[in-house]
Amino acid sequence: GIDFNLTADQTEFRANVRKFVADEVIPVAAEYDRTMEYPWPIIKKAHAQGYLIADIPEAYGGLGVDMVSNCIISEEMAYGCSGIATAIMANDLALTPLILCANDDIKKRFLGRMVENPFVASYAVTEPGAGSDVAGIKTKCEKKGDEYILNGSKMWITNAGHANWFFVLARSDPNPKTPAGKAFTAFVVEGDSPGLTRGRKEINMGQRCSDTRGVTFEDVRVPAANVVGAPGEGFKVAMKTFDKTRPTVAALATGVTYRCLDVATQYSLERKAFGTQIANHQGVSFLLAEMAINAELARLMTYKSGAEVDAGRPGSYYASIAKLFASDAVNQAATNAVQVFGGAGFNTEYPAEKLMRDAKIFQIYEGTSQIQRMVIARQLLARVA
Ligand code: CO8
Ligand code: FAD
Repeated sequence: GIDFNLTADQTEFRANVRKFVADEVIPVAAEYDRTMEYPWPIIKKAHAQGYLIADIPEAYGGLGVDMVSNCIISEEMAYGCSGIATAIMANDLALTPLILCANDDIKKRFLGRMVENPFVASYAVTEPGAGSDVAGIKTKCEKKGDEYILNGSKMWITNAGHANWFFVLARSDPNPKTPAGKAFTAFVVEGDSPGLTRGRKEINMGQRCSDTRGVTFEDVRVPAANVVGAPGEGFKVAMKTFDKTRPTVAALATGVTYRCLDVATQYSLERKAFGTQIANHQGVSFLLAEMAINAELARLMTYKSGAEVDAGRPGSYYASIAKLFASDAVNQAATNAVQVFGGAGFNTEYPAEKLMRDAKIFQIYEGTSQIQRMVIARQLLARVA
């Protein structure tokens, strides 16, 4: 039959991450939001617990956890602060194409150093001129001997100011008629490569301690040994990655949704209006009920999409449904949390406004809500056609 319960291992794992978040993340989240500083001290502690390398197979020194457990890290961290959680999970996004598609040599060299050191990495696909339309990216690579020469620029790259290395997608076939599946090559590029320049930290609406920057490549020389997957197949490497990482983004959004529910519920039991706690007004309690419904559904769909990956069925369908639903849910929950707080919801001394600022990005990064609908519709129609 269907078992909706976590395993004993997953339950214990969640308790450990939850304690870490309560001790290390929640107390400092507001301050990191204010200063916008990169949360290095927390990243280092999270690395020591294995949370930055949880997804790396045990054979390469990681924890080798299942996808549901990876979603648990994501959800719990985001409950504490989705800016800090994004810094951690964007690292997982960079590791994933290597875990899925790189050869043993690259895995040993690049995953190995992530195990040994509290480093972070970046996944660099989006460009100033193309985000949703990945096949429209212009960064190009040319093979010369046993090297590739990389030229172009990337935009909105998470962790870019601190990345030890970058996963980079570049066009390898200049012929515009070549189909996307054959026209791009993926690389691991050393962060200290000559010709690689990191832009300034972008000041974003929310998740403000997460580090987002542009990166430019000017005649950057990358050894052919650093190609991830087969030359020409980079687009597919980038896409397969999303099938595995969108569940963790759904989990981030779910964590923030639960936080919205908890802070709003607590406030509704403290604040009084018309001689009673505001929770006793149906108009308020229904907002809470709505949040609870969406939080439960988002979690269910998120874990299902993770379980699909664990079952060896990594399709885009459930990953996109989970990512879409959880992203919309968190935006509704955050707006309602601000509403429950009234005037205090609009003020930086209270938690709701940060949650609302942090929520918006979920409908944009790792594929906008429109793109998720496109992926879902295509898969649906392909099944029927
Ligand atoms: N798996 C394997 N192959 C695939 C997949 C897949 N999932 N999807 C497509 N392909 C293959 C196709 O089969 C096709 O191959 P072939 O020609 O051999 O049949 C080829 O790739 C081309 O596919 P499409 O024709 O479907 O390609 P389109 O150009 O129509 O584009 C998308 C498809 C889905 C619209 C794609 O462009 C897309 O995903 N866009 C969204 C981009 C995106 O999500 N960017 C996110 C950047 S990363 C980010 O935002 C990080 C946020 C910060 C971190 C958050 C914390 C974790
Ligand atoms: P566009 O693609 O220009 O889209 C603009 C609008 O048009 C959107 O509403 C979009 O949904 C809509 N649209 C576009 N095409 C269609 C269509 N066919 N049908 C319907 N609507 C459509 N990228 C990385 O590679 N690595 C990262 O680490 C990373 N981190 C990020 C962190 C932050 C804080 C931000 C803001 C972005 C990050 N991104 C990253 C980029 C992110 O994935 C893109 O911003 C996103 O995919 C959208 O691309 P775009 O900004 O170019 O918008």
